[in-house]
Amino acid sequence: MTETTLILGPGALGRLLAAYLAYSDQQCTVALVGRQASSRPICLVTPEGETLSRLVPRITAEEAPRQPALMHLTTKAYAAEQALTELAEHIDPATPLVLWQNGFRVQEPLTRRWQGPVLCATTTEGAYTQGEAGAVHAGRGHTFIGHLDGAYPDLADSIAKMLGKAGLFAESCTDIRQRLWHKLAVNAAINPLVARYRIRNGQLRDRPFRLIVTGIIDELSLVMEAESIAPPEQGWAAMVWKVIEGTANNRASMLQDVLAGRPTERDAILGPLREAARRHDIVAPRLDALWDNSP
Ligand code: KPL
Repeated sequence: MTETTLILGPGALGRLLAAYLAYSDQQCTVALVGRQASSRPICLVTPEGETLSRLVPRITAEEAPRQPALMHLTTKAYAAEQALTELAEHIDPATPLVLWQNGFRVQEPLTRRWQGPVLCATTTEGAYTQGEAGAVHAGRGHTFIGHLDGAYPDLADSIAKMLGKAGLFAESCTDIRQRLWHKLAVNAAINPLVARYRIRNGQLRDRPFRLIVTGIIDELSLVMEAESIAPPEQGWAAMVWKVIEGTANNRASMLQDVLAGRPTERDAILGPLREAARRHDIVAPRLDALWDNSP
């Protein structure tokens, strides 16, 4: 019997997953769930410049199969709760769910609320949308998948394998909470600044931004320490600068949102950090300034 994997959220990441997963497994069909149904194939440009046309059913929540094998939630953080609530009316609440959101806003509440197993993913795959049904896979990255409390290791492993079979580097892990906070630190140091000044990530290496980023990293390290989030092996600063170097030519997701006139993930990225600072009585003027000046 063929099983269906649903991907909820037809943005860049949703299209990317759909295009890769759709042709990788005969036993599994993939459907992309969004506000509008469409029969147009997804057009994916690979990092090697190849253009692939993938026939993936694009359906609405009402058309979703009642018992999918798995569901990937790939909406922006601010849209996740609402999208899941709408789809939940149509599908089995025991369906395993993978959350792909940036930041650390929805992971905890959705993990506790959803009846079935919930895993979180953090990825460095770079992608952006092109036209109504296209996506450009701008840079290959790495994905980690796991449960916030380390539960369901076999499920995390099988989903990572499924992604690997489809051509994406993925690994299961038991420390996804820490990995999400590390990514949060990277996003907080890069996204609000580049979105405000409309610059590419690499420009943060230059004056006057270099010093601002350094100050933000100092504040982030204090908050992380107070939250008992272990630093990355190479330290916070080296981690952030390595990502800036590696994505120098990118327009960060928050800048893409600003340029497209969409809401940004300011709250999902800066909100949890500022709340943690307040919880631990840490004065964080740089994080506050990012918040005040973020689009
Ligand atoms: O994750 C990213 C994003 O754009 O959201 C970074 C790492 C900043 C790369 O652009």
